[in-house]
Amino acid sequence: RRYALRVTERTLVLVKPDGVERKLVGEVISRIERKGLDIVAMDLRTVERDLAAQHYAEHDGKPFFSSLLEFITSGPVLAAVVEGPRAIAAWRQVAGGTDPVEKATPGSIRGDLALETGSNLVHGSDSPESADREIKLWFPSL
Ligand code: RTP
Ligand code: MG
Repeated sequence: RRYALRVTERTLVLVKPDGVERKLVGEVISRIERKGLDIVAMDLRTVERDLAAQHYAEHDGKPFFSSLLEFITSGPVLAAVVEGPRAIAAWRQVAGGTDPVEKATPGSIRGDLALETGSNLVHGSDSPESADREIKLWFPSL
């Protein structure tokens, strides 16, 4: 029916190399679960430069683009597809703002556990369009 709005969303979550290195994978999974979101798929992998560049294509040409690719390919990341009502905004709230000090609030992952914008522990898709694109990129079989 037309009025049956689909509120269930999927989002792509990454635990970036700094989070894996610091052994915060369990902490991040715990926060996904405590928020009430469902984990649909999960994979620990090293990111090829090509995937990194496609993932962050919107930032191509910006001054921090090359260091961003350098960072995200520097070690294994945990990639997950996370699902739930308003999952995209819900996960961005749990993750916290991009700058862990100026934007992320206490209680968020970045606000509690990160210090620098360039190593802010986690990723979350920023819109339904980004989520669709990123999930196809990271989990083509889903
Ligand atoms: P992400 O995509 O990684 O989840 O982070 P985000 O949405 O919060 O931030 P976004 O604007 O998409 O930027 C992607 C990543 O690039 C780095 N960045 N550095 N120096 C800077 O001004 C700057 N701006 C962004 C951050 O590591 C950010 O997470
Ligand atoms: Mg982003």
